[in-house]
Amino acid sequence: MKTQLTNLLSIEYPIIQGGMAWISDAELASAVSNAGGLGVIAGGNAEKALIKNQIDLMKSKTNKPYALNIMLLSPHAEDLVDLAIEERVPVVITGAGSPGKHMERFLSAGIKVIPVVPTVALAKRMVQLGASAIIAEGTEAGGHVGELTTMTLVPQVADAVSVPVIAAGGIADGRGAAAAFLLGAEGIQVGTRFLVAKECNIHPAYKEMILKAKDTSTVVTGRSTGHPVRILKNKLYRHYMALEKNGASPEEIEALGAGALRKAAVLGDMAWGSVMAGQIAGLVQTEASAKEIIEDIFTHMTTVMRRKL
Ligand code: FMN
Repeated sequence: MKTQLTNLLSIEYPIIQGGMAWISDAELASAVSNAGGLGVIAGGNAEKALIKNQIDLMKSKTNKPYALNIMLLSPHAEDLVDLAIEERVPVVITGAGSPGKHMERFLSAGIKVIPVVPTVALAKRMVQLGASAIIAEGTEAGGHVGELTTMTLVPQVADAVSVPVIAAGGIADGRGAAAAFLLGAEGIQVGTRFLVAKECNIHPAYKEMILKAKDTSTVVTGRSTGHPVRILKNKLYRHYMALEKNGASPEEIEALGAGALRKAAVLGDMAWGSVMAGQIAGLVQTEASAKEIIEDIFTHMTTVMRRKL
């Protein structure tokens, strides 16, 4: 399938596997890239050496394009910027801040930069800075979220910028993908569905919780601290709610989230871990390989697009 995004990134399917801290390692990312999508290694809060190992592993598993996700609020963000340039990573996807001060270095190293944004204003600013494409992420997504829905954000961003727009948040099958393209997107970014990819190394209990999730299973915590995060409801969520109700300080509330994604993804603590997932988790019902997931989405999308109205 050809779109502006497949041309820009030299990939076969217009799909990006969302970067997921502690989760999207070289194994998942290479499976996605080898299947024709864009695999993404998540930088999260990790140190340079650890991510360098993942990039080395990635290079040993695929010669297809891939991306490094850099969370600009990470204490190691500057190191990861250096690493991306040293390793000539083909694409950098940025989140949690503006890549402005690094842009010149990225661009002169030939790296394509694709920021994740929750608003039209940020999308425009990123394009002025030299972004090659924009990921417009709606509040349906798992992890850190903004306010606008994918349905409302994608067409407004598509109208506002001249570069390809990638829709993220709430897409897990061909219907969601078809909707994204009809809204003006040139590609999709999928996170939650890849959590149950066979190549995804999260704790089995995490996968189980995604597979059992319903439409109403997710909730957004941290709105009171200005760092909203979408997770599956569990003890951690109920404790968050109790703290917020009792007027706890933002510091106390923030402290609950520290290390909580690792607790869920690596240690399998489904009670006190932050089990990040999107609203579409209710639709995700079977484990499959990354290749099967990608092929299923686009085969289904083609059928949906042919449907007579
Ligand atoms: N986005 C980032 O830019 N960096 C991250 O480290 C990150 N971590 C995530 C962790 C989890 C468990 C999930 C579910 C999402 C995360 N995201 C992160 C967002 C995804 O990259 C992607 O945009 C999002 O999952 C798309 O929406 P969906 O969950 O509805 O598919």
